[in-house]
Amino acid sequence: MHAYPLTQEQRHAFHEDGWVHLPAFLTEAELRPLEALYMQFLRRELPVAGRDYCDMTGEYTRRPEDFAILNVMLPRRYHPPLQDNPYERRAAAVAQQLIGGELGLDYDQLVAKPPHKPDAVFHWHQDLGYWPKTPDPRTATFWLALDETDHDNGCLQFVDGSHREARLRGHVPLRGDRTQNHTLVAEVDPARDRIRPARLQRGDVTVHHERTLHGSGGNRSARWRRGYVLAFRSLDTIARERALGFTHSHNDPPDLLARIVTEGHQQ
Ligand SMILES: O=C(O)CCC(=O)C(=O)O
Repeated sequence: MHAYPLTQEQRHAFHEDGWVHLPAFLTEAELRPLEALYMQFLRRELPVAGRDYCDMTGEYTRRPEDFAILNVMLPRRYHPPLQDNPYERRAAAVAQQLIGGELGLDYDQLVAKPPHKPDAVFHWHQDLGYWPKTPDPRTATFWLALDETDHDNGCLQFVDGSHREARLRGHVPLRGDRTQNHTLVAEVDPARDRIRPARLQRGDVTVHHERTLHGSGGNRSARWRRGYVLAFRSLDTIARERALGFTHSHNDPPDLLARIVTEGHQQ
């Protein structure tokens, strides 16, 4: 496996902006076998339990064939041969360069927008708005592009520097409450916030912090927009989450998830 040594500028960008774009993170030869498994998950040939296959637009009532954002949580748990793949290994080494210390892979996730899904909107949020608040903020969340991404197919967008704000922004459930839908929405002001899109080539990644505001628009193109997420956090953070019963599965108890958003509002 080839190493991916970061430049001083890349490390600086991560800490200053709350995210960084790392080009050519995986080779085509490394991407292909991962892509094959990815598509098996999307076609549900590799099954996952309950809501770990869901539509991230937040509508629990949609039938899978109508999903706008196909979301698979914890694929490496459901298909252990994914574990220790080249992406995981390279990302672990880069997370070490960015945030250091005793780190673990907290969760993995597949987030795909099929072609012609203008409502495949991933609402603005800070990841910590979805997670229990833990004392160690170190987080490096990787988003690997399996397709070229741009405005038309709903690329990720970040608010530069938002991870340095003293308070987490308020997060409100998109519909009803957390027992009825998963999606949270944070406030973003385009006049004040510095929004920057992440236009990626296939094989590029972005890496972001747990407090960096981000979201993405719908897919108005005839192309897919497929992302593969890996989040590295401190072993202490992961142990604290698990002690609460929080595993990043969308099958975690709804009352636990509802308590987290309530805490988010109080910050
Ligand atoms: O795929 C997207 O558009 C959003 C993904 C995301 O929110 C994340 O990786 O934290």
